Amino acid sequence: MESIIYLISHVVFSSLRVLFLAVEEKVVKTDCAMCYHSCGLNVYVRNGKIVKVEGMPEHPLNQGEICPRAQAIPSFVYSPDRLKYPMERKDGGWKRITWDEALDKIAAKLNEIKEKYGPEALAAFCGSVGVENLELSTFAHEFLAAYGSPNFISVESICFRARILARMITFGMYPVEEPEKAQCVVLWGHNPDSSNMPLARYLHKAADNGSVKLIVIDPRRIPLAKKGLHLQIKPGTDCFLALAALNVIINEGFYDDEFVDKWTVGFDKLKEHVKNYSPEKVEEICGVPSSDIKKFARIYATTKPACIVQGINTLDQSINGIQNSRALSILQTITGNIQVPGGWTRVPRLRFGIKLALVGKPMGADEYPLFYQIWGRTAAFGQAMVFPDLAISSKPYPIKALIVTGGNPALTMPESGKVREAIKKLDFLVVMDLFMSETAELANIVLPACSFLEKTGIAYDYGVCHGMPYVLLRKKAIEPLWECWPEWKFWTELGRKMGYGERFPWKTDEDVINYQLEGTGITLEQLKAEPSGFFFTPKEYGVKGFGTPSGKVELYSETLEKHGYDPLPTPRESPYPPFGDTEITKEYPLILTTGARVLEYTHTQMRNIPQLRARVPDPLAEIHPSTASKYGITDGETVIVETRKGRIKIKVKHSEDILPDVISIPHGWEQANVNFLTDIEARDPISGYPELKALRCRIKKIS
Ligand SMILES: Nc1nc2c(c(=O)[nH]1)N[C@H]1C(S)=C(S)[C@@H](COP(=O)(O)OP(=O)(O)OC[C@H]3O[C@@H](n4cnc5c(=O)[nH]c(N)nc54)[C@H](O)[C@@H]3O)O[C@H]1N2
Ligand SMILES: Nc1nc2c(c(=O)[nH]1)N[C@H]1C(S)=C(S)[C@@H](COP(=O)(O)OP(=O)(O)OC[C@H]3O[C@@H](n4cnc5c(=O)[nH]c(N)nc54)[C@H](O)[C@@H]3O)O[C@H]1N2
Ligand code: SF4
Ligand SMILES: [Mo]
Repeated sequence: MESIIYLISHVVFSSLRVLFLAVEEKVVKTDCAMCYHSCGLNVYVRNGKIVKVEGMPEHPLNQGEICPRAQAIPSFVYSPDRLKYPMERKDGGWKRITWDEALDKIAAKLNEIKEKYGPEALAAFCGSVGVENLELSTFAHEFLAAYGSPNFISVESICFRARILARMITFGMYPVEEPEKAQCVVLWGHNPDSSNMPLARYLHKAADNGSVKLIVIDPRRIPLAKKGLHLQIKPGTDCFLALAALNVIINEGFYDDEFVDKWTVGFDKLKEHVKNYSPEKVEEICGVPSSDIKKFARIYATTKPACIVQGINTLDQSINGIQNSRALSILQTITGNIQVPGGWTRVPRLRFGIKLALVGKPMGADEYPLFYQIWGRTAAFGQAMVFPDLAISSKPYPIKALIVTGGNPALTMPESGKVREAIKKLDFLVVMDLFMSETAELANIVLPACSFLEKTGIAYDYGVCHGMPYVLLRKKAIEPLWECWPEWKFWTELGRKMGYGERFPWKTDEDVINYQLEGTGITLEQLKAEPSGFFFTPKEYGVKGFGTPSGKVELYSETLEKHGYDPLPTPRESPYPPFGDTEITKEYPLILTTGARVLEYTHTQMRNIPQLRARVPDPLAEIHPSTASKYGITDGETVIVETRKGRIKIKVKHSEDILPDVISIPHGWEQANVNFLTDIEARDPISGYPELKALRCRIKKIS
């Protein structure tokens, strides 16, 4: 009996041991690429499969916390909707092809187009994922340079680069906000609870324990507005408000005269200019009581240090984009909040070895010369807003092929009607994506991309968005799924097929990283040795000078003047005026603001992830109950929203938190695509950025 028991237990024990040994578990320390914040992650992998994702406690940004999108990573990576192999459009449907066939077909078509129309007839577009993954934009540039086309266009024609440009014009450098060390934080068109989880986390704590004074400038009473002074501004009137605040600060002598004397040019002209913008006059335009404008200006100017956190895009995606950003830069400057802890500071950055496609002028360079180039430094970015006209008219030259990686422009670029018409006019569209996006659906060839956990790379730049000189290796957690490839491999193999082999020597992820790290002083070995990442240099405060032509902060900008733009922030009249009594305001009585972020989704992504969709099942247009009652519209009712450009059907959500007569519609939903309502021609004359935050619309009941 005993021996039988022994035998059984031996067998059970040994099989358990075999089972146990077969289970291979590891924790991969990496970052989250579900949006550009790049929060630190611990990814749990069992037997080559991601089983769980947690925040990395030691990461300086998110300190262990993650948002619902990161929690959904396993469902995202293993989604049944993933593109699994290359496909070609055939007879109205999709036909599976091999990578080799796909590359042969693309190479043949690109050769044909080059021969017939010249190399500039090919453009490459990188979307949000495309610019936030160094690899994607690096290789698009590499390929275009080899092919001979200057036409690199990206989401930066609509996102982030305009604020960089405005600060470059003003400071000759790009200083970054440092709200964590500020005593006063002004959230200007930015709702961290939806779009910036790490900052929301910090600000709620700081506001609750009284260590920061909060001021919120937003047409919606966002969660943090309830913890500070809220200026419920009418969309599109920010430049006026900033000028009124400057008026108060200068009139009441709250500016830092020592800093102004030593480090700025144009103060006298500014002083004269802001006389036209008294709080009383601006109250009529912005809808913010003059007493609140004064209160804001006084708190902001007298609490040190103070930090305006400028909405990532709210102020840029405006007819007055560059001037808005300039006005905020000037506020930070004259209050002495530049190059001090808790203000705006230049952050040392790693210059990764990207070779830009410098093979002539890209599209839009003549219309938006500063966007393309400032003080001889070539950005090598085309302005994507000119793409639809160029593709439709073929003037001054035709665009016949487009390769899209990490973006979904059919849904995210303004005026989707026109963008889709332009895409349909192309002879050839290739889209590399994880999913069959709305843009991929229009393609001739779709290519399956690896997710960020299936390859090794470098985490997105913590300097430019968070002011942290920090670097982290984005590590491969699992092998590429199905037939998915990293982008570098696609561009490299295509380059080889087209006879550019010498320019495409890379064979592995690590070769690519070594190439990108060239000249940074950082090595792959160092990155591997510090799996949680590290600060590569300390931050430096104090002023040594500014890189502008005058060597000072240019309150009055001669660069702008020389190019025929307003040298001082001056709001221009919009084709969609947010105030006043004109034909269009009568015809379209409501102000439409678009693209307020939703925590569960990044742009057009993740609607197909069940646990996220369950949290936010539908696109919702937010309006005040008093506005809704004017039209007899109940909470949850589906209505028609109409602009001069188009109409969509969308469900209404009543909210006491939004300014009356304003309607806020998120972007990224195909079933209620707000970009059918936007206008790609309504642009900031300096950056070319479209107006997305203050349009005119009307709503109708569905009868
Ligand atoms: N969850 C999530 N996070 C994201 C993204 C995402 O898609 N999803 N996208 C990322 C990207 S690429 C970007 S660019 C950023 C965008 O980040 P931001 O541009 O900062 O967008 P939000 O944080 O949504 O804040 C916009 C706020 O501006 C207000 N607003 C609207 N019109 C006006 C106006 O005319 N004036 C003022 N003062 N306020 C106005 C809105 O009510 C809203 O509360 O978010 C990033 N983070
Ligand atoms: N009306 C209005 N429109 C807006 C805005 C607004 O506020 N209002 N905001 C604008 C802003 S700020 C931005 S940044 C843009 C964003 O615009 P886009 O960048 O065009 O939008 P995304 O949905 O982020 O597109 C990313 C695509 O990349 C795919 N993808 C994900 N990971 C990978 C990968 O590793 N490799 C590849 N090849 N593909 C991958 C996704 O599936 C998705 O299809 O939208 C803009 N559009
Ligand atoms: S905010 Fe969320 S989605 Fe964005 S990087 Fe952090 S955890 Fe990922
Ligand atoms: Mo963006």
